[in-house]
Amino acid sequence: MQKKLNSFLREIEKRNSHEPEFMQAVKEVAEDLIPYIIKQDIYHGKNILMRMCEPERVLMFRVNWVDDNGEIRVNRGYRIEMNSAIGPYKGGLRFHPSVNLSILKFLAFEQVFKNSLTTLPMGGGKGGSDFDPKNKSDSEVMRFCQSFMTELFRHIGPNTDIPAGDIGVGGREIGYMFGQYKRLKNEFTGVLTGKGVSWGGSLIRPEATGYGTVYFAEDMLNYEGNSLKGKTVTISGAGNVAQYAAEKCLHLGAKVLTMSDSNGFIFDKDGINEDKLKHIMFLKNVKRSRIYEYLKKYPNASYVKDKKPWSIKCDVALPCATQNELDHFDAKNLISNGCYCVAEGANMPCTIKAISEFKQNKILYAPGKASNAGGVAVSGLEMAQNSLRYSWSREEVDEKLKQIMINIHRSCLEFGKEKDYINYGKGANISSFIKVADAMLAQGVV
Ligand code: NDP
Ligand code: 2IT
Repeated sequence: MQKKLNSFLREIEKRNSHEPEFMQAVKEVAEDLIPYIIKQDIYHGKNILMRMCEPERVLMFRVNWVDDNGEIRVNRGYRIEMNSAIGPYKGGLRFHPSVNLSILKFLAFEQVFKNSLTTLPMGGGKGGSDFDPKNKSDSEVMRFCQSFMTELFRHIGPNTDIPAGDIGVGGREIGYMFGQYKRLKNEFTGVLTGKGVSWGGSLIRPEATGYGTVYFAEDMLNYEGNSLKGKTVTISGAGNVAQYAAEKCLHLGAKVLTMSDSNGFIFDKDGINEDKLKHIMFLKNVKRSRIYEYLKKYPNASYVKDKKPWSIKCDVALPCATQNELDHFDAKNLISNGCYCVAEGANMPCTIKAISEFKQNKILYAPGKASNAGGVAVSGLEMAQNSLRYSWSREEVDEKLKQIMINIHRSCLEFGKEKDYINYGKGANISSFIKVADAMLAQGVV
């Protein structure tokens, strides 16, 4: 078994050298799947996981645009079309200076499994650019988005590949890209999700990832006869996912102690209540400023520069910023401070060593592909509404989201139950794999 796993990982490493994030995501999945596949006659000997590790198509393109000073800027655009066995490619676009092939391939790979877990018919993809929207004017962001879409539009479509938001891509960027797509194709279609509600978007889509993450944490706690009510929660990030994770924690009676951005974190021992959260939303979404400005209005809170919030004592931790933001020292710290539940709002925020700390200490741990799947699930519901030319109410979408998270929890239990521990990671990997692998086998070697 170990030999098979090692030789598989060596082969992947050979083909994808210099792609550490992609290797990390594959390793995490392969450690659960290779032992499973070996025991299943229908999958064994079909090279199925190797096929899943190779993107169906990788697009890379130049994005030129002109800044407000008249300077010509050059960025790189990408779209990874990873797997279309169970539906059209679906997944977000990330605009961040750190974006490279390794990061987008890890995200696209994770997306395939995540989308399968939602039970909706969506394949996996991811894309983006090394463009940094920070400190750019609205017109600069618009010109960049238009230029990006001028190349991307020929590769995507409502039945082919449907991008959405991720880090650095929110409602503003989706709007500019949608406008350019519509103009180039002369078609009003559901080619992107995360659209504004007056032009084809779904209610609850902005909230969905954060809400879904908290619904999943609540499902894990409920299963143990516990709940979020009265619990203390640390959250990292202050963007789309973190904001709505915080909001849902408050709805469920928990106390939110921290939020962060790439410069540091705020710790409010009195709790970030609804008014304080509204202020954070104003600072981040309207002023587009830094989290430390929170202290100007709430001086009783503290700000810790260049650090992550994992040193703060809590019951539940929700990493909602970015990959590898929680390492095994952080994991040890959380555990020794009494934390017993970690649900990933971000994609791959915990390192492999951090995850094994959680497992060894039997901490409830939900991998992002399960706990943050609510975002893409509601994107799937947005696609369904666009096809129906209809829109569902807030309550209807929220109810469907809750049910989808319950179903994902159930799938994790089905394949993740161990003697005295629920291995949510293993459960998520195996149940999502089965659906994609069966579809690939049925469709032949293509
Ligand atoms: P946003 O751009 O809205 O917010 C990102 C937040 O994370 C910001 O507070 C940002 O701080 C912080 N952050 C980003 N990069 C870093 C970094 N390198 N170090 C420290 N902090 C960082 O993005 P989202 O909230 O949409 O995404 C957050 C995570 O959730 C990502 O991992 C994303 O892939 C994942 N996700 C998002 C979904 C969605 O629907 N949006 C769905 C599922 C997962 P700063 O402003 O300083 O950069
Ligand atoms: O990582 C993710 O699931 C997302 N960024 C959301 C993707 C989507 O298509 O809504």
